[in-house]
Amino acid sequence: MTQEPTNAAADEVSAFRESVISKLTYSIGKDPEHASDHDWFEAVALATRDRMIDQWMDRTREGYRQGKKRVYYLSLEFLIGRLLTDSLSNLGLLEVAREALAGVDVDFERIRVLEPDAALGNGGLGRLAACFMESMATLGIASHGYGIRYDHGLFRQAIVDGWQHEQTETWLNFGNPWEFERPEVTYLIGFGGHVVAMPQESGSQEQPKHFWHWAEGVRAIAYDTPVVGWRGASVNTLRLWRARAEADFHLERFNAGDHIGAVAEEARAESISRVLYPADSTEAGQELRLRQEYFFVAASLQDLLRRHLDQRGTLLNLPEFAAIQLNDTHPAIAVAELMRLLVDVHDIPWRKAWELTVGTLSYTNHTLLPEALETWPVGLMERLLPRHMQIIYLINAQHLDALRERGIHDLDLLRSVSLIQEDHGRRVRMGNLAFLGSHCVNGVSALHTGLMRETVFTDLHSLYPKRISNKTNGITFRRWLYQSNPQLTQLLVEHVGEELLDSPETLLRQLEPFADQADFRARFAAQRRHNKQLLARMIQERLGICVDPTALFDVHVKRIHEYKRQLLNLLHTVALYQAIRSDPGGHWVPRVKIFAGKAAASYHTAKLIIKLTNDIARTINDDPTVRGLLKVVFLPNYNVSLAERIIPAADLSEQISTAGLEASGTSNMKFALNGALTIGTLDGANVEMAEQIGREHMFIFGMTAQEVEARKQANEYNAEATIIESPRLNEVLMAIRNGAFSSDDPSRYTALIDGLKWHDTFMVCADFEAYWKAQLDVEARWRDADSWWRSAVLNTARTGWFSSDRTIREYAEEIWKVL
Ligand code: GPQ
Repeated sequence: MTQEPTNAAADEVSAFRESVISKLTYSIGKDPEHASDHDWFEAVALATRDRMIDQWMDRTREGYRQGKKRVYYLSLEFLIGRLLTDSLSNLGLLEVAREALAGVDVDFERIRVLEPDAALGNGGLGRLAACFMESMATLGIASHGYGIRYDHGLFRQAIVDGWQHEQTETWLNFGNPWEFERPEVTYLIGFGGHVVAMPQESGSQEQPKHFWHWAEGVRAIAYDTPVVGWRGASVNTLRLWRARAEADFHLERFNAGDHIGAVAEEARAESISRVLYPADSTEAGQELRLRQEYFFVAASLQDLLRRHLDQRGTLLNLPEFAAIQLNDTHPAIAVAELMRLLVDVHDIPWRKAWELTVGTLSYTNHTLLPEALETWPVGLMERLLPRHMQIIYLINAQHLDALRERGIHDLDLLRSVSLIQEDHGRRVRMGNLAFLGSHCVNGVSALHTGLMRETVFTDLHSLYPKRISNKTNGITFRRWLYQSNPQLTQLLVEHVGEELLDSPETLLRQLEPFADQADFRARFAAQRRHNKQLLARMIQERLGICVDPTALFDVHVKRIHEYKRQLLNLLHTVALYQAIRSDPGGHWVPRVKIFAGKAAASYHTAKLIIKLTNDIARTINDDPTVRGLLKVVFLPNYNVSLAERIIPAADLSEQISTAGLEASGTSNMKFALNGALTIGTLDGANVEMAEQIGREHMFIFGMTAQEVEARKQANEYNAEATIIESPRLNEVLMAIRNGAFSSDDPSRYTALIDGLKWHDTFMVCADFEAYWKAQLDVEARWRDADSWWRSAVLNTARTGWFSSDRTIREYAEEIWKVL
């Protein structure tokens, strides 16, 4: 890597080698002569972890001594990926490790890839949590991430005959060298049962004391993973909970012959941390999901209250020393649980407890999609969390009374801000609960935050106009530039200086003048070519498809979802294919369309879109008339590690969601940082990217969020009429509908295409012509290489603001008050 001299100091190298061999021998029990590559990986990971520990303990001790306020980031997802390069690079030991291993004939790269991805998340929301953990450690903010240690992370995607199949993910099969199991840090979490109210002395203003007699207890056991910041600045803790049965296994039942019954209770309890829900912005309305949410929230709150009490002796100053961030509504039950702990367990009066709760909690919203706004049936809540349901009713009564006291009697308004939704079966609105229980509520891009105020939270916003603020997302440059693109990093450091690595937010701008220098542009293009060659080799190895590294790499990678409009890209792909076929001798820009992404297991349309991608790919790749001018590739099993290889090799980044629906996007930032040009709608953070980078260095097209909304409101959008007006679009749709790509099952896509004609909920047809034109602009720009690479350099130079360090600084100053 670039931040170190190419020849690491010899004594450092030999010391590191010694520690690796010692781990191999005494922790793994293998003789170096007979160690497998996996043994070596584990030994290196353990040796690396050792280097973090002193700093970890020092920093933790120091934090305690200084009485620092701590940040707790509660998230059902942490999409971490591999940790070896990340940790070594942040510790400044990457080159040391490489050389240390080379000295014993072990290839670092070969063992690096043996680490499984920690895929404890679905997509952007989980990856954001991982970037935030790294940035908090880099900025020296004392923090804990809290989540669930799933036995199985996000499913492995296999493509069989073009269809997605979900396979069990097994990241823990060989153990996890990064974590520390803490069997002594364990809490009992209750479910079900009933509540008994003890009457207070007569005349008391206070609520009666409540006892929740739960029916079922589950133990939460802590597993800690150290998270090291850049240059080893500080080390924080990611604490993940594993569920175990309360009681040990029933030996008597087992001995009596009931072998299955003896373990049934264990299985039920442990199912809570068995598997990550493969839901991304869709409702996972399952009882087990609610159990997961409550389980990790309850364990985390007990843990942080214990820590606070140990240090401060009272909970009355909680907001001064603890800030709890709720990552979406998944941990929103924290509002009721914190109230329960303060009132029922710690005997704090209700009003004071509410003040402490609101002062400590804040909430980030990540989507406006109605199907993703969590609500839970009141009946389920009453059964699973009876005391919480009472507390929610009390909060609601207090909330609505306060509004009436303010003279607000508008029934529609009161109904809309209530915690309970009364129509379509009574349900608890977790978004409203999180909003009310937090002192700050934020969106993740300027556009999204504006829409929160105007749509989903409009009434709550009118009542609490200062509560909503914006914190535009960011990405950690350590992973998404330094580690994933060492060649580009090297080039940047050569021109800006080593300091770039410490202050990219400001120093990247110093690259701007180089955009006008032909030799710099040539070197910039050369590093891209190198990355494209590596990706082309991988495509050949994995799919047997030969792609030309000099072609335009047009990349669309993210979860498969109708609003992200992979379908729009596919329509363009087919239109381009038809255009080339009708003029095979034309002056075409050779293109490789690269897709990757997972569909939620129950999301049939998304899975059909994957099949369509593969059907189109097969047809086009096999057609000699397009002579390799167009290739289509679907790379299976998109995950963090694959993203690290694809993004640095992209020329064009597809960010084409229906405007108003992508809350922020974060891959858009990763691509731009690596110098890809964006083709995109004015959605999410694309809007701010256009402001930073300059619209002329992107390909912005299509309806704005306002226009989308206006057309929806006016109910005047007629996809069929739009199709009739565009012969090109019509021809594409007819071809797909009539089985041109599915001769084995000609009607496979009839319903999909008819859906576009009749509803087109995501306005794919409405934006098709604009997208086609924007793609023509892409081709024109690509032909003008000087202009293309000038824009590419400026994309990298002007993306500094999207560092998650900037985002975290904003949270720290404005929400958490820790800086
Ligand atoms: N996001 Cl609600 C997810 O990845 N999963 C979810 O369940 C929800 C949101 C994404 C969102 O779609 C992106 O636009 C954001 O960039 C990302 O969260 C991080 O904020």
